[in-house]
Amino acid sequence: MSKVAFSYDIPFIEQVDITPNWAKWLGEMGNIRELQNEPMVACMVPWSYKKHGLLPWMQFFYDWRFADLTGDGKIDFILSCGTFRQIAHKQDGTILWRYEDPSAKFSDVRWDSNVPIVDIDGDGTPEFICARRVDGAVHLCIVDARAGQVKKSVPFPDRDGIPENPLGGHLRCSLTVINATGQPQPRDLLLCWDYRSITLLDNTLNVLWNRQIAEMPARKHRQIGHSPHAADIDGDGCDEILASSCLLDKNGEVLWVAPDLPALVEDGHADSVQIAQLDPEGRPNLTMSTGAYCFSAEGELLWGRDELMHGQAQRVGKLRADVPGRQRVIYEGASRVVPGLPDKVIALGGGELLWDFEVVQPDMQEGGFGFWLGDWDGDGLDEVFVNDPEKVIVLDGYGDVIDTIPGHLIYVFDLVGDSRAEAVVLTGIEPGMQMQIATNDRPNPNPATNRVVEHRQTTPEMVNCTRY
Ligand SMILES: [Ca+2]
Ligand SMILES: [Ca+2]
Ligand SMILES: [Ca+2]
Ligand SMILES: [Ca+2]
Repeated sequence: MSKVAFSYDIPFIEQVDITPNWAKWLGEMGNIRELQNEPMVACMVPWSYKKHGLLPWMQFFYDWRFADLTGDGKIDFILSCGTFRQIAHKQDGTILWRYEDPSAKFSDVRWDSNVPIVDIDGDGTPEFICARRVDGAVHLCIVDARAGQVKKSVPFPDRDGIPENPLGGHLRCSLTVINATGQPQPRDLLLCWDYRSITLLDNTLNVLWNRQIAEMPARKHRQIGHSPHAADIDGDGCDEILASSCLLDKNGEVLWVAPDLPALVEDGHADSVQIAQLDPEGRPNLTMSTGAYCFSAEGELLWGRDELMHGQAQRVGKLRADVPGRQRVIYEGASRVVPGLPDKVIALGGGELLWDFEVVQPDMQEGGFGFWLGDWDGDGLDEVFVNDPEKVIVLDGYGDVIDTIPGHLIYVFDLVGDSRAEAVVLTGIEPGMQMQIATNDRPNPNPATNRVVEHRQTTPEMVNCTRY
């Protein structure tokens, strides 16, 4: 059982100009075909809720980022709707600041995954790193996260290189805080957009390097995925970067490219990747959702599942005490490849299948958006949280359903109360929508986790939280 600890009204976006190929793609899903025939305005297709009704995939209009904004030991959040709207809320629901730009477009930037809140300049207060229009042009901005004002901005990096028809029909980005330059704390920014370009910036927004990953060394699989992941593999104090199937060093030079394995060639790309410490005693592994492939730190293939059709997302955690090291859970989005096929959550211990669980992918919350691990019951082990069309399903380390939570899952973090995780859910994406923080209503018998946490801090997982 769960109870709602906090509830927030979220303003519904009723009107968005979308690019023609995005409108075509959405229209092909069936229920909004008339959008394909809508006359274009300034080369864009105007969608309005009143005229067309609900769109599929509207979750991409909204992002929430959690952090202690005010320094009082409570985790607040910023609602981010691209360059169009940003609203900072204290945990109690008080609005700290609100930024709205009616001239901004959804197509300016779609934060496909990360958009961080972090103390980027080390002055003890957090900044929100985001995109806004400055004098009419899209800029990458460092915004005072307590007050909402821009502290520094630069024209959006590499924007001149944007192709005429980006893959998603708009600029899909992620922004990850990494430590490529060997600072005491991670403060470099890795900007990745539209499956093709990554740029490293320092904490004052100077561009250190840019790489066009789509033109990397010859291989059959060409595209990169949603969000790179960085960690120090060789122990020199500077992060290496796993960008899809390419491992880069701190200077952006290619150290390794994954071989053309069957699932990578079939799927074309690796959506969700992680440099993961699976064996606490060993070196980190290079892992990816595609084919559930797992490589050694030296790049040798250890195991994988060639038969997977579309590994959409991957999470790494400790699911079972009786299985060595940490386990991986893959969201296999087979329905994206063959409509009608069930999706699956697949739990792996090393190369062994622990269990799998069929799920129906809800239209508004695809697996990459609502698939997380966290300790729901307080026993110190992670549960798997995944959406079905009507509710959130909570699975234990054996794949058994131990709870359900009303709503649509968007994040899992430990936000309030004891050291158990909470589920952040949406009641829906429609007028009157609310974001809620749902907490476990059962008693917590575990003394290791049932202590009330008085002073919370923004965690690295919150800073670099990603859908993929
Ligand atoms: Ca700061
Ligand atoms: Ca290193
Ligand atoms: Ca647990
Ligand atoms: Ca908690």
